[in-house]
Amino acid sequence: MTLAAASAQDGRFMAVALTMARRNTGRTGPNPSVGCVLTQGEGADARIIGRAVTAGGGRPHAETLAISGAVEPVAGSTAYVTLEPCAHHGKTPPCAEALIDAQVARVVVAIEDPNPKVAGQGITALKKAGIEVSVGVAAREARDAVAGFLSRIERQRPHITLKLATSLDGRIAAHTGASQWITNDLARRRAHMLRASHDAIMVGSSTALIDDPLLTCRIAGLEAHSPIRIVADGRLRLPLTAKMVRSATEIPTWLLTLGKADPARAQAFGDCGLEVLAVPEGDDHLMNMAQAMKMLGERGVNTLLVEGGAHLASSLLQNELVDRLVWFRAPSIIGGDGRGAAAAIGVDHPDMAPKFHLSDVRRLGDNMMEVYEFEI
Ligand code: AOF
Ligand code: ZN
Repeated sequence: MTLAAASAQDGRFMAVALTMARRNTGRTGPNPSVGCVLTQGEGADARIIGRAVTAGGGRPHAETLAISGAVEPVAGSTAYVTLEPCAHHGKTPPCAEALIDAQVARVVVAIEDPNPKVAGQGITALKKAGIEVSVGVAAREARDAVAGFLSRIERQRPHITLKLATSLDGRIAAHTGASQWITNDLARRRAHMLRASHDAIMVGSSTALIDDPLLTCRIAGLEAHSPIRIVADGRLRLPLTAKMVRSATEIPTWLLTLGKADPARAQAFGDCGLEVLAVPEGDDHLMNMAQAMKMLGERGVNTLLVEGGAHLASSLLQNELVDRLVWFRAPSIIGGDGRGAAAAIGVDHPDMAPKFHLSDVRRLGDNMMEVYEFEI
């Protein structure tokens, strides 16, 4: 096989491993969802003999599942992994050791694992055992697939996606507060799917008060993948009768609040099964959102989906805490007396506005879904 053909083949098998990895995004936290593909044969004879993704809940890891489920002998095979195989003894022995024991001949790794417990040691162990290792195949796509895990390890905070559903002119509600529904059914279902692929979902207290949402994933078959629910509620305004409070014993629900919030009220939420997390106060006497995100990172949240409202959106934008925007837009115009997607962020000149670049556009019937990444 020529070098070019070999590297094209590596790219194709790694693409399959990445597809596997994406299957469990949002379901393995705090572990990343990793994909592993095992192949035998070269060139036209190359075939997949095993494939797996990190199991829901984070264990077992992808490599051990791919090895145990392989349909042909694994000795002499090539393993494609979207993240460096681990080298540490956790609840299971390290994956690097499992690959060595299975006598894999070659390991193709998309990216190194930045977890200090691994950080190159998996690759070193494989090489020491005489296994050929190639690193960097489809690295950009692999970084994207585990963006949340990388963010938590490298920046000590989750990867944050802000979801907005607006009219063409960026309004999330009419001046009366009425907002149901601006976007169409397809867009709303897509938004539910977004919930299933995140570890946690957050709303501000006004949204929680006005909409009284459940914040669960209500797509048939995905109900069990509802993320942790978080309400940013500095003054504990959420009523104890809210749907989220009443269902907190079934679905993990956290309240972020200011340290000085009424302890008796915090206790009442605790009694209902919610976890109340005290966030330090910022200069503006509101919760310091950078600190709040750090706390979520410490609790293992890799990916956070923020669903509004306007004040939470603006405070995250002001603090450069929005990594991705998913914007659902309906073909209607609510006008200037409607409520804007973000409250004031104090931009005096367009040059100062937070900037994003477009990474995806989809038509959902007559609605649009636009995805933007933060411009660093
Ligand atoms: C792999 N394959 O499928 C995943 C890996 O707590 P543990 O023992 O399960 O280890 C968690 C760490 O393992 C996690 O922080 C990350 O570094 C790595 N994830 N490694 O070899 C996998 N999910
Ligand atoms: Zn592992």
